[in-house]
This record gives sequence, C-alpha cells and structure tokens, in this order.
Amino acid sequence: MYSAAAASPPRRDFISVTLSPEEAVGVGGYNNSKAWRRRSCWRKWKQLSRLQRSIILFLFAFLAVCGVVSFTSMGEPWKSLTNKSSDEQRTEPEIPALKLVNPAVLPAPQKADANAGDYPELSPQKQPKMPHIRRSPSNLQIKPPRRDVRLKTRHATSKIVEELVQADKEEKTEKSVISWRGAVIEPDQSTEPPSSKIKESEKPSSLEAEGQKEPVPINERQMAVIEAFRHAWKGYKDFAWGHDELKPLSKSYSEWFGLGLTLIDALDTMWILGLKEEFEEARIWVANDLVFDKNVDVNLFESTIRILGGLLSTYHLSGDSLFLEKAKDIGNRLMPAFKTPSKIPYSDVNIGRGTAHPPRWTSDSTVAEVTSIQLEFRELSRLTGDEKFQKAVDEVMKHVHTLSGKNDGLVPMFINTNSGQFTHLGVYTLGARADSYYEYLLKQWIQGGKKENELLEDYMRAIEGVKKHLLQRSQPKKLTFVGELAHGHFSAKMDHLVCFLPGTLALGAHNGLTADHMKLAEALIETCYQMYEQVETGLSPEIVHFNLHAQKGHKDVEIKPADRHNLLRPETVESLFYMYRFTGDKKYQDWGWEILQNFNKYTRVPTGGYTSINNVQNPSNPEPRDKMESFFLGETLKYMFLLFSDDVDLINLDKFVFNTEAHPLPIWVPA
Ligand code: DMJ
Repeated sequence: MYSAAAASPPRRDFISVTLSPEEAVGVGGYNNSKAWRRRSCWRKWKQLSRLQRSIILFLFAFLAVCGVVSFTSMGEPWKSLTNKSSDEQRTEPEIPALKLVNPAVLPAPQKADANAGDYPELSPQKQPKMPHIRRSPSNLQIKPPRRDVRLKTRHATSKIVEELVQADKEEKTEKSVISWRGAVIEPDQSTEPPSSKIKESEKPSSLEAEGQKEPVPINERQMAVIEAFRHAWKGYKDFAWGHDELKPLSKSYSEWFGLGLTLIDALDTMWILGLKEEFEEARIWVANDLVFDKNVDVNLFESTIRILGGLLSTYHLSGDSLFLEKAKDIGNRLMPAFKTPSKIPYSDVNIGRGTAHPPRWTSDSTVAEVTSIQLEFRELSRLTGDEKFQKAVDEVMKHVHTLSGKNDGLVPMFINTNSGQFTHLGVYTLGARADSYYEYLLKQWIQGGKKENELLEDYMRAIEGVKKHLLQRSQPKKLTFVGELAHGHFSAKMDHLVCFLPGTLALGAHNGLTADHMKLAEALIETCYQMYEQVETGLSPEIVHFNLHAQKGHKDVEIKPADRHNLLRPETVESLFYMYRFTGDKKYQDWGWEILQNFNKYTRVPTGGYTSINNVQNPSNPEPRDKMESFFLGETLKYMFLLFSDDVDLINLDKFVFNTEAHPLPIWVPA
C-alpha cells in the first residue's frame, strides 16, 4: 500500500494525508502509547514538505482566528439576553430602531419664544388654572396606562425583520447612500442635504423612560372600528393600491396628486389601531414606490396636512426614520410656494419642477390654507434643525396677525399673494376656507409650549367674535349653532366642517382657557350630533340651515338639495372624541357609535371600501358617489377608535396635538 511516509517526500503543492494500516496500528500490533503517538506524529510532520507544513499552519491559524471572532460576536447578544431580567425579555426586546426614535420633547426653536411677554394679561407662563372639567370625577374614570410605549413596541417584531432587510440593502448600496443620524438617505430622494443636525444635547428625553402601565384591552366598539378599517382597506388594496383614492363601486381609483394619498393618510391610523401587517405592507410601498420627484401640481395645504403631517406623525409613532426622510423630501419640495411678493404662499406647487403658482383664475390664496400648514412645517424644523420651514410659516402668521379687515378676530376667506391683504372683505364663516385658521391658532400655541402670545390673543379674540356675530339658537330645540355673516347679514347656514369647533374649544379649556369655552363646546357638539340625528339616514349633510323661527312640522335642521351629500367627513366624530376625553361622559361614545352604524348601513360597499353619498335624506337610495376620501381612514375611523377608548394615553392630549388631518404631532414642552 502506498504510504506518504514510505516514499521520499516529493514537493507538492497540495496536501495528501494518507494513513497506512501499519502506521495506524503500529507494526508490532496495536500500540497506543502516548510516546509512540507523539513520535509517529512528529515523524509525519517532518516528512511533509515545507510548503505543506506552512499551509497546515496557516489553516490552523485561520481557524483559530475565526473561532475567536465568532465567539465574541455570539457572546454579545447572549450576554445582553442573559443579563436582562425575564420580565424585560418579555416586554422590551432589544430593537435597534427604537433607539432612533426622536419623539416628543425637544426645546422649541428660539423663534417660538420671540413674542413671549407681549400680552401679559394672556400670558400662559404661570401654570394656568385648569377648568373644573379637567379633573372632574368623571374624568377619573379614564385610567391612564402608558400607551405611547405600547404603540412603539406593538410593531417591534416585524420592525426587526424590516431593519434586517434594510441593513442588508444598505450594505449592498453602501457607496450610494449618505448616512445621517442613523437614517439612510438615498441621494435621489433628497432635494437638499440637511443643513444642520439636531445637537446631541437637544435630543428628546424618551417618553419610554416613564413607567409603563398595563395596556387597556381593546373593547367591542373599537373592534368594530378595526373591522370597518379592514373593510375599507381591503377595497383600497384590491382596487386602488398606491393611488390617491378608492372608487369602491367602479372598483377603480382616482388620482389627485398621484402620491398614494389614502395610503399615507392611513399610516398612523393603522399604527394606532394595531394593524401591524397592513402597516408593514404600506411601509414597504412608502420605501419603494413613494417618489416625490414628479412633474405634478399639488395643493400646498392638502399635501402638507395629509402627506407631510401623515409622514411626521408616523415617524413619531413608529420611530422609523424612513418616514422622516420622506417628510423632509416633501417639505423641501413644497418650499417654493413661499416665494411670493408678500410671502403669503401660493396655493399650488409643482413638486418636481420646484415652481409654484396661484390658481389660474386669481392671485388669491385661501386664508385657512395658508394658516393651517404651520404645525407641520414647524415640527419639520424642530426635527431637522433647519429653521427655514418654521421661518416661512411663522412669517405668515405674524403677517396675518397684523392685518386689517378682521371683524372682532374673525377673518375673511381670501388673502392676496401679491399685496398680502385680505380680499373679498365682509364675509365671515367658521366653515370652508376659514375653519382651520382658528383651529391652528390654538394648536400652534399648544405645540410651542403656550408661549406664543399673539396666537393665543388672536384665538381668544376670534372666539369672542364668534360669540358676538355668529352664534344663534335654532327652533324648536334651541340648538346653539355657528352661522355666517355676509356684509352685515346673518345667515343660519352651518357647514359640517364647523363641527371641528366644539373639539377645539374643549381642547383650549383643557389647556387652561376659560370654562365658558367648554360650555360652548358642550352646546355645539349637541348641535353637531343633531345634524345627524334629525336626518333620515342618521348621517349629516355637508351643509345645514337652521330654523330661526318655530314652524309646525319643521325640525331645527333644513337641508337644501345641493347640500344633501355626505363625504364621510370626520369633524363631528373628532369633537366627540375630545368631549369624551375631557368629560368622560359616555353619551358622546354612544353618539359616535350611532354614527358608525349609520356609516356601515348607508355607505359601506360590499366588495370593499366605503363611499360618499349624494343624498342623506333618502335611506332607500342614498345615491352612492363612488369615492372614498382619504380622510375617512386618516381621520374619521381614527377618531372613532380613539373615542371608544378609555385609555387617555392612547395619544395623550398633553403630549400630542392633532393636525387638522388627525395626525398627532408632539407638543414641544408637554404638560
Ligand atoms: C380634512 O382634509 C381636514 O380635516 C381639513 O381641515 C378639512 N377637511 C377635511 C375633512 O373634512
């Protein structure tokens, strides 16, 4: 038998290890003594060529290095796992993504403080006295578990998978990405590099540091909302995926901006409802398919409140930097709107070309539109450290603050982008084209830590203006409603849009403003509910006219044929949510429950989705319009879910402020 040991060692470039039986057992029979084995091995080693020996030595050295490396890398997670208490392991797995969370508490940018002290009589610097409702016994029924933390952890597992996939992607595209604060910016996604980073010292103190409480279980009514959401989402997914709006009857879609509006508007709703799978699927669409570099005209206001607002709030809830990167991108692309002679922004922006313009027929912008983009742009500045966003929108507010043409704090509906003056003077409404101006006065003040006194002053004055000029009572039920004023003539017309007001008033009262506001809120929410209750389908029309004089057989609410439609709007449900949060009165939940059931009865499309209807007065044929607005998922169902919850920490109103599209943004200095 050929033996490597017997032949003279040829020089070879490979290793041959052959054992002869003799060597294996020894010539003289089996000899397994240590000395014999050592000698035999040594002999074999000497018989190997130098090359063979070096290769073997190299292999041993290589294996040893590998062993050491893999032991240390496996050791770390093992160590951290074994170091944790078993409790921690159950509730808080190590999630790298959560370390990136940049949620609530950064100091407000300097700008926000600039006017502090201007109006000492309104100054909120001293801890405001809370109206009685805030700590009323009924409020105490709502027990506060730490839901914010749960919102983050609920999505943790699949987030890890996403992170891993992302990490893999990052590795592959190592050279083509810029890494900033742990986030990945693909060069073609960002219009500008971030001009400055948030300083280490400004990083938010984590909400998670506070004690975590037991989650409040989801109740039956919330389950019904989840079911409704899933049904709506099914329609969107099957027939309109990635498009702006679902057309549930024709099983197709409509485009407005071509930016997946419904999907973006619905992101944080899915997060809040705990719809993990749906959220992850939508996230992948955002990561792969949401592209803003498009030659398309978008409305500044609508894209700010729905897209920028939706992305920012989803970033805060999920801690996923993807959403912040997308928010920065769209924020930058909207900035050309502010390049006007007056700095009052144009209504439309081409986000691909970087050009902006007013509507074709006028150089006016809508007052509500230019004054309801502030929460979002200010937050974008806070997160990026880039002042330009906040500067642009603060300038608008400062300018509007000084303008003449107001009537006891009430503003006209239009403002000219050249002159910066109000136009179409003399018409005042809390409805379309003015509504969210009032809402954002209060909410910016809250967002900035209640320091910007001009905002508070304008808000307080405006509510006085509402009381003085627009409040009336209907017959026969004596419902308090908000009408309109046109050149000194009162009109008993009220848009459904005005039903945001009870919620806003209640929020103000909760934040220390006069208890009168809460009284008015209670009266107005009753009216908004009656706008549903007094109608045949139990759904409100777009506009009602109230009867000022009692007439036999007439209800308080009259509806004109042109106003009989219902677009699945959120305002009443939104206000019901605030009212329940602040009073704990279950009647508000019951009213919301009725509304949800009527949406299910008259607007639900069996194959998926919900539709706007043309005639709320005809239960046998409400005339479906074949369109599901993005705010049905972004706002209406979200507020329903929150209304039915007894968990005050499910979006805690002392920590978050909702933008006008129901996207929660952090209060900079929470109570
Ligand atoms: C939403 O886009 C916003 O709530 C806006 O402020 C008013 N209109 C719709 C909902 O009705």
